[in-house]
Amino acid sequence: MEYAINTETEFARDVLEGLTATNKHLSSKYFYDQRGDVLFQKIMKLPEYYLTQKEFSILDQYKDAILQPFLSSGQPFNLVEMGAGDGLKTKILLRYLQDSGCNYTYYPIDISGTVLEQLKCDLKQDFPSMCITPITGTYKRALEEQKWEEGRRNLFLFLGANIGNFDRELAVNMLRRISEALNAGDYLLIGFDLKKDPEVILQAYNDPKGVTRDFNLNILSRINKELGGDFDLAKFKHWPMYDPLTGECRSYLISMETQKVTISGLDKEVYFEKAEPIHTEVSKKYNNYELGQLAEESGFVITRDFEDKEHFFTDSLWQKQ
Ligand code: AVI
Repeated sequence: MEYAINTETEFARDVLEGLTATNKHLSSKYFYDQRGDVLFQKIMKLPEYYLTQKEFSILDQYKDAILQPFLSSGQPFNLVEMGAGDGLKTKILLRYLQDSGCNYTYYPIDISGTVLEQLKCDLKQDFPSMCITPITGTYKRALEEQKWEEGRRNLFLFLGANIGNFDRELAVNMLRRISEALNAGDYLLIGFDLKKDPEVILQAYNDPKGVTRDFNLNILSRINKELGGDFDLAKFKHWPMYDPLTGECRSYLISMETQKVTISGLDKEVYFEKAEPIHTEVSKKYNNYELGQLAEESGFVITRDFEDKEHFFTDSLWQKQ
């Protein structure tokens, strides 16, 4: 197949920059095309990927306490969700809000338009009277554009440990942007995966069925499909590693031999040494002390931490100062 040279898209620019850097890297935000979305849905159902089940149980157990500031006031509010995905966990909160007769508009933000379309259809079936305004795009753009209604109280959701996919510096930047988009007294409910037995963490990113491997490798398939690359996926190994000090679980794709890859859409040949890595993802874990620091640095106070019994995961309720 012929590919027009396309350096116009953000994806093309980032791939070019990442694969020509001294330490090769690709951003995990590009995992999520149609196939990536399906693979991530599968990951969330894996027994090793404890994050989803833990957060599910937290939201179910503490929904009343979490939503209390909004249940009692009777005022309309905005419920803005960063990285809504399939909304499965959020539905627990949505159902509770609906049953309590709350007046709110739900603004799910996601980089994947496909996922948002699906979510909207789904929610319209389950909650026909719900006001829902999906926002397709990056968090950064959504926070700049602020399409939600002004003059209302806001509850932002940033669930699923999505903040863990930013290193600490970027996480503080992102949280400050959220804080700037909020008014004093508004809330942010944010999910963090907590530091724990390294083996448990590593298994979550290295499941025996290889779903996470395929998810990681999907970024190369995407370059092949969208930019005319000729990556041979069999020549790359999925390699997650966890550093208990930084709390970073970092995923790599390791070139198993010396090779040349051509990306015709970028008019580029990329050379790999044997055992050379491409860094693709960081999934950062925190402890409670680090959470307190993060909240303070970004203009929030922690109202309460809602944790599962094993203290694997927390949904932390923060209030804008
Ligand atoms: C979306 N994000 C929080 C997931 C994580 O745990 O970092 C993505 C993921 N990567 C591998 N497995 C799941």
